[in-house]
Amino acid sequence: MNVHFEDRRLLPIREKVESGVRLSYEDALTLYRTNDVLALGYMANLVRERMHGNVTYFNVNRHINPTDVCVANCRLCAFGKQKRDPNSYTMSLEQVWETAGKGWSEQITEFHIVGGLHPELNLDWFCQMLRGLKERYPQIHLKAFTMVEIGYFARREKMSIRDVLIRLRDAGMDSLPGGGAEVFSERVRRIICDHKLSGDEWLETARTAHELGLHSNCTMLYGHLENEEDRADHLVKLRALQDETHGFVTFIPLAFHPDNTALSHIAKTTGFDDLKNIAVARLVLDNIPHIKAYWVMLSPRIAQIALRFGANDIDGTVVEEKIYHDAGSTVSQSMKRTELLRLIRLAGREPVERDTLYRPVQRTESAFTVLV
Ligand code: V47
Repeated sequence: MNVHFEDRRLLPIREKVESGVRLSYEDALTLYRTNDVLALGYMANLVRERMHGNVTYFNVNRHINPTDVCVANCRLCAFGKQKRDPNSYTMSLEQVWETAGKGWSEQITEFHIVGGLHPELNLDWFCQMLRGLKERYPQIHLKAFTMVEIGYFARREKMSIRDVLIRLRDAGMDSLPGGGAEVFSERVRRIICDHKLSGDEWLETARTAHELGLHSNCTMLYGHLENEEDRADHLVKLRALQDETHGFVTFIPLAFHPDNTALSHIAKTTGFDDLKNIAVARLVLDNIPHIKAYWVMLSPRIAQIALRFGANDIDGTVVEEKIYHDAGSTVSQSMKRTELLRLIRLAGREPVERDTLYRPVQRTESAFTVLV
């Protein structure tokens, strides 16, 4: 294709991309440093279409956040609260099960469950929560707990990560979401999330989950104190782990939302940087199947454009969202299935509803089936 590359530094990378050669750490740096966003988009779209054709995935899911009480007190976060904060909340088990059933416009195929590190809720409580959800909603996939929560349960219960994961898996956890990775750079973590597990511990927890046969997603939080080296390093580390385990399903770049956080002086990310992060991820993470443009975080407008910049997934209906809304997001908390279809179709893409593990879901008037 005759695309003009304004930034000549990208030409050797273009050759690699066109012939399917893996990009290096230095290539990732060059990609992050360029302003030639159309060249980035061309290359990322080429890879995206090679892997997924015209298909764009979405799902019908519901987020559940059982508590916002959190002992970690990360500067990046506006969601976590101290237990004594009158604005904090903790659901009872009955409330979690009841919330799961609220606001269904259509049959949901996934519950996305994450929460704060609550000092008084033990592993047994979370196992009961999972078992209760499975009893009530047996067909729904439980994508639950970030690597950070897993690490906290292990520390709290004085158990190994492996044993915690086994207990949760046996209680009904089907896979894990990608949150809490932030950026692996210890220099940055010391400032934005100093009480959280280290980057190496995050990766080790993911490795253990994958070894147990559990799939997970992965993320990178950008647009705060990280530099291009930190971003490139983060992607290359995820890619190296994926070479070993093949357990990551989807990568989601997460734009930092500063409002109501201890880092509220930091400017919000721009649409330019958001698209760049999607495209670079698609180009560097050659072994992670899916790149998600999470519409809650990007806004539906940028997420739609991202479908032409390397993303092949737009996430789902969500229903109720707290983490980004506590940090100043002004987009809606939920999106109807019909609206997701419209956004995807108007980007010239073919929408495919998926379950958490990307099996197509076929709907009829009254029911749905997962096509295996
Ligand atoms: O773990 C917290 C991040 C994550 C802020 O796996 C913040 O399919 C920006 O991981 N500004 C939660 N980011 C979201 C997440 C996610 C979302 C959608 C789909 C999936 C998936 C995962 O959001 C947290 C943290 O890394 N976060 N505070 C903030 N102020």
